[in-house]
Amino acid sequence: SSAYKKTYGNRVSNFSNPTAKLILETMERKKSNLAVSVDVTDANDLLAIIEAVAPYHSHELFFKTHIDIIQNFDFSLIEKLQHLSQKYDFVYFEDRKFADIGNTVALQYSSGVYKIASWSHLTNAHPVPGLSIIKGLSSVGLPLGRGLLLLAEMSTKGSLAVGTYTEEAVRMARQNRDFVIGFIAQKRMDGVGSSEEEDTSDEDFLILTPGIGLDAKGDSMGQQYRTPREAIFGSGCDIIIVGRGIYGTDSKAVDTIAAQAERYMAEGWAAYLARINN
Ligand code: 5BU
Repeated sequence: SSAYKKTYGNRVSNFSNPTAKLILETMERKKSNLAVSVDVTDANDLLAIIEAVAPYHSHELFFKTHIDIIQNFDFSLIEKLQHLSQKYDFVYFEDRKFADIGNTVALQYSSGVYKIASWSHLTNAHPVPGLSIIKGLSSVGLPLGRGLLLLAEMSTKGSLAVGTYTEEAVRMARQNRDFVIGFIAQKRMDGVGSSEEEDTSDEDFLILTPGIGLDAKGDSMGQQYRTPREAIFGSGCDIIIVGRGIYGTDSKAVDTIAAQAERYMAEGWAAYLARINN
């Protein structure tokens, strides 16, 4: 597709959604396509990892959270997170993976302990309930300028999100371009599942891809890793999501985390430059 060869900056006008525009503009400005996934259970560790990575190089585009795994959560954490995102100019992606009926997901997104819509620029949902899930989430997120990704594919061994399921996810997104800005997927989705009469040649979706690792092939629970180059250059994904590859499993040394982030950032950006200049 044409979006595959375009610069991130030149794709801003392909989107009406303000979060999509913000993401692409931030990528162009920071020269980064790296999302850091921080899956730690202590609020202080979460803040420490962001502080370890963000100030040194300022290249990180996203921090991806699972806010419901934090044991010592209270809303002051959100205020601290918001302060950091303003200070270091990055975007939050709460990896909530909503999966219920429209009415329920609207409540889960706006309310409860976490009030995700109030702070997270981007979130995601399983397409399994059908269009009603987009209706529910967009009723909350669209007025706030938020964006949504659908889970078109997953990185795990034996994932059921394949074939016609993936194609249906893309069709759902195509009908809701104002709010659905792309996918969690393993490859580009432009034109996927479109009929012959439809012209999808200029279609553009953001592809965020998890399952990225330079030193491991997977973990003991079904995760599968590939390199930034395979994802960005080989498969046309736009943003790499890296968790344990950056913050490790035990060492929380600030300079180790910062150095690993720099390494993934450099690999991801080099793969993007190779792609647009190829
Ligand atoms: P890792 O430490 O780089 O393996 O973490 C990957 C993160 O991405 C983790 O937060 C997962 O919940 C998330 N993830 C994933 O790994 N694979 C998927 O298909 C989806 C999300 Br969707």
